[in-house]
Amino acid sequence: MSRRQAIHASKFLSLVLRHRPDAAGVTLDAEGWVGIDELLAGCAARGVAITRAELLEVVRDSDKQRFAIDGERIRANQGHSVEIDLALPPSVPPARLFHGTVARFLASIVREGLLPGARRHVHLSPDVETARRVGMRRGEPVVLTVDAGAMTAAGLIFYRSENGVWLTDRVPPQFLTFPE
Ligand code: HQG
Repeated sequence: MSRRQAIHASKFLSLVLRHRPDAAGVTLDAEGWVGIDELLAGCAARGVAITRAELLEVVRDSDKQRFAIDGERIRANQGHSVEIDLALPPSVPPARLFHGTVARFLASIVREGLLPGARRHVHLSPDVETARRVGMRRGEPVVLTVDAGAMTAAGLIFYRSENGVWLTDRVPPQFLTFPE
């Protein structure tokens, strides 16, 4: 598979496994899993022919390790908007986490804190560089620092997705530091 084909397949799989399972005519179980055969058949029926070997290649080579395979099933590690429960155990985060965004969202973030928007959770990065890359998807990145230690002390819960992204329900503004 060419790099272009792999990116196309990865984007379609992200769409199906995070947001629109109906786009491949499949249903995710309560924890976001779907059978690999069922998924591939659904993709093929909708004109996105992906072989099992190609799927495994996409999963293996995903720069962010976006997908998890468990036996005969697959799911997205994070990023969902569909109502599933990843059933991750609560986990104690490092003292600081980071969130990459862009300037046009800042006024609202100062007011409301970080909200999950269309997704199930707010997504936080373990390091500045990763957060910068996340922000860069939308423009000149702005990296906010999250006082995850204080949030934990306040009883707020974090989960660590299988690919190292930290998830939480929301980040109230008092736990955010904005760059000068
Ligand atoms: C912003 C990607 C206004 C937030 C990434 C972000 C990540 C607010 C946008 C994962 C706000 C939501 C998630 C508020 C938050 N007012 N804007 N109160 N609170 N925002 O895409 O974190 O490549 O849903 O700053 O790498 O950008 O797809 O979240 O800009 O891990 O695998 O609202 O998706 O992974 O955008 O990205 P998103 P995100 P993939």
